[in-house]
Amino acid sequence: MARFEHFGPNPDGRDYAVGDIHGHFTRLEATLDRARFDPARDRLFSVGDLVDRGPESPRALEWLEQPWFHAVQGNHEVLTRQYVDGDPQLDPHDYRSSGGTWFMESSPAEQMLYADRFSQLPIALEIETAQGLVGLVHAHCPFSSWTTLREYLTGALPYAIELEEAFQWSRARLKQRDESEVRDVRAVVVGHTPLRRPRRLGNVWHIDTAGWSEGYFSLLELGQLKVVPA
Ligand SMILES: [Mn+2]
Repeated sequence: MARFEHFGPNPDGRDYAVGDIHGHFTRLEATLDRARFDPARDRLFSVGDLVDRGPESPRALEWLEQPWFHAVQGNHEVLTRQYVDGDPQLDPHDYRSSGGTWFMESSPAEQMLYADRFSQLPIALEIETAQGLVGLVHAHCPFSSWTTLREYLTGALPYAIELEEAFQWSRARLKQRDESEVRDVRAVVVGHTPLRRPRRLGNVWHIDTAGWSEGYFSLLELGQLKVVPA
């Protein structure tokens, strides 16, 4: 399975990114309708965390079958794998309190299906736009250059265990208010940390505005880097 995915440009439609969904596909559909999202021409890229917390986690599989929907792997997708594998690092109480009850109560066959599908999701992806390359990763780009991230995830650099958690768990940029640019990429889009409104630090866009909770779903249009709704 590829840990990195590349998408060519979409000359006929628009490309959007959306933050963490966490089992709220009906709410997301309403946001897409308001934005006049056209599945025949437009594409939607998710920063991951499709499941847990909301009532519609099982729908993640049906969304991943849509040709216009693409996602990277969030830490909640990793939790399904850890649970199925009986990973001692995963505390079942923690998993339950972070929304994993629906998964723990699914049949073993269903659990396998979800974990296998989510394991196929890339850690990061990139999209060509007319204005330049845009990258997506769930939480954090642990490199100062997107080229280095691509090289790492395609196996051109040695595996480093400490980097693996950073992609899906790190909040370092927000905590340090780090405004540095990630080189070789126009913008990097991440989720993982719920915010009241989208926040750009350097060229990194944090777009989880908690549509799965008390907030709303922000769509970032990747050509103009404009947020919908503004
Ligand atoms: Mn997350």
